[in-house]
Amino acid sequence: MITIALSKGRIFEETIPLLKAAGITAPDDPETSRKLILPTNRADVRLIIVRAGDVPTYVQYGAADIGVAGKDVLDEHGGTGLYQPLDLNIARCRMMVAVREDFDYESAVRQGARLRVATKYVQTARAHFAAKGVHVDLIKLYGSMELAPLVGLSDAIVDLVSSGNTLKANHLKAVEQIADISSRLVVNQAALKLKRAAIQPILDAFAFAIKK
Ligand code: PRT
Ligand code: MG
Repeated sequence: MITIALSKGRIFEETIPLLKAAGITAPDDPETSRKLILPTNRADVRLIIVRAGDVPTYVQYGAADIGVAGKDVLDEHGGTGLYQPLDLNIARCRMMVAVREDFDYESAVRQGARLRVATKYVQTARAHFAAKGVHVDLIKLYGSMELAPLVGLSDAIVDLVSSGNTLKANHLKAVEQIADISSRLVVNQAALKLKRAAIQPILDAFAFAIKK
């Protein structure tokens, strides 16, 4: 049995065409079905639906053989036990530093002020500001980071931006790009050795179907 871990939403939607290229189709839609284990047209392949941030953990421990996870999530996880053969070029966005429209980020940084930064991406934020030599107090959040500077919880946020509409709607501006983000295929290292005959054709089909 090959188990593939996906999260609902954009990753599931954008992975479906890649699975199709590998001859794998799933009849259930995770948006409407409450099933967490979805059978596919292939008796030896199943999908499991997990939180986006949990995908690397399922694959690391071998509860899933393969997964699809954003680079944002993989950077936070650290990648232990994961083979990352492919950038799937899906669910693209940017990891950014953002502040209120009326906040003078440049002078705050120039003056060596200690910045309060709210984010779900604590490792990423810590590494970014350490490399710049900017002192920060990190505040861990689990969602809706855009709210933090509006109510005085933080000076800045580190968050993903795609269209920029969420920042605009909340009178925030992006002031720095930290990384380009896309989703990666991750494979359990032991599974790749033990189940290579079943896994390699899936990797090859995905590699062939990736949009440049
Ligand atoms: O929802 P849950 O808490 O379970 O986890 P999640 O929010 O991490 O999962 P999900 O499914 O929303 O995102 C899965 C992956 O998609 C992320 O790990 C990213 O790699 C990728 N991705 C691509 C994005 C975005 N684009 C994105 N725009 N993830 C989140 N966003 C959010 C962003 O955090 C911000 O709040 O969308 C908002 C900004 O969007 P714009 O278009 O207004 O700029
Ligand atoms: Mg989400």
